[in-house]
Amino acid sequence: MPAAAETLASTELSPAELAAWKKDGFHVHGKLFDDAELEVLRAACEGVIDGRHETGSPPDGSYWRQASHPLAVRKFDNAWKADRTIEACVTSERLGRICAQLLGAPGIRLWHDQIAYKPPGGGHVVTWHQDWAYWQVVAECETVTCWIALDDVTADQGPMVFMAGSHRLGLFELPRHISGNNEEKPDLPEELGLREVPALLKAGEVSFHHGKTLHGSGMNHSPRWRKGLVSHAISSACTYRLHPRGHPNETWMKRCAEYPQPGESWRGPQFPMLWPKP
Ligand SMILES: O=C(O)CCC(=O)C(=O)O
Repeated sequence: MPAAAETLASTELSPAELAAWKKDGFHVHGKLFDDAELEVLRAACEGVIDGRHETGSPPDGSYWRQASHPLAVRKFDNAWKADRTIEACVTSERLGRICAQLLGAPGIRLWHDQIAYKPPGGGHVVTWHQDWAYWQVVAECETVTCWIALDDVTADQGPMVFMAGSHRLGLFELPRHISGNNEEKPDLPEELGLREVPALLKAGEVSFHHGKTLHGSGMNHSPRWRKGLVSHAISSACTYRLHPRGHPNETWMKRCAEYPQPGESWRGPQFPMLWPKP
């Protein structure tokens, strides 16, 4: 995907940005995808939501169907397998280079992507959670989620909200329902004074959060769709461990010719490199 470099933010992070990441567990970056790229990305995501698969393959995980609740978030995992434009975006070197600096990692792989389209007029909440709690088969919490705004995201649209500093508190229980009541929030001591920070993004901007950062999103009260595309990324040094929670990637990767055994680093075509490019 060629970039119009003059309109895009640098992928070099400053010492102040890295210090804020360490303290807060999230980072909001300037525009990394230009308007022409965003237009084709929106069309690609809408195609997948409507069941059109440019490559002939469906996404690995479809959590939304025509019969689902009309206000449910349209969620699809590994949509990159269905569409090459989505693939180029979620495996973009721009994202990978930023993740590598945030984690101090030798390289960055895709764990999985996710389309996250929240309908207007009351689109559902996403309950407070930590991403790594769902990914216990990744032995090390060397993970970053990149949330790409395909349109402007405003306060009335149910933007993602981060609990600044929560990544330093350890791992909490999983919420009972990932989409439900956003007040289902772990008990956090008042004296910690943790701030809730909404990620209000312009189209093409990207928020990055750590695998243990508590986050969620409220209802979309606006008349506009809230359009997000997510690249969940891991350090190339992360290893596979067996865990009772398991993860669908364990099934999906076994459709490929190459995949890791427990104890090995994640590898194979299920987990493409973002940075450095092979
Ligand atoms: O899109 C949302 O509202 C939530 C997304 C999320 O939880 C994530 O990307 O980790």
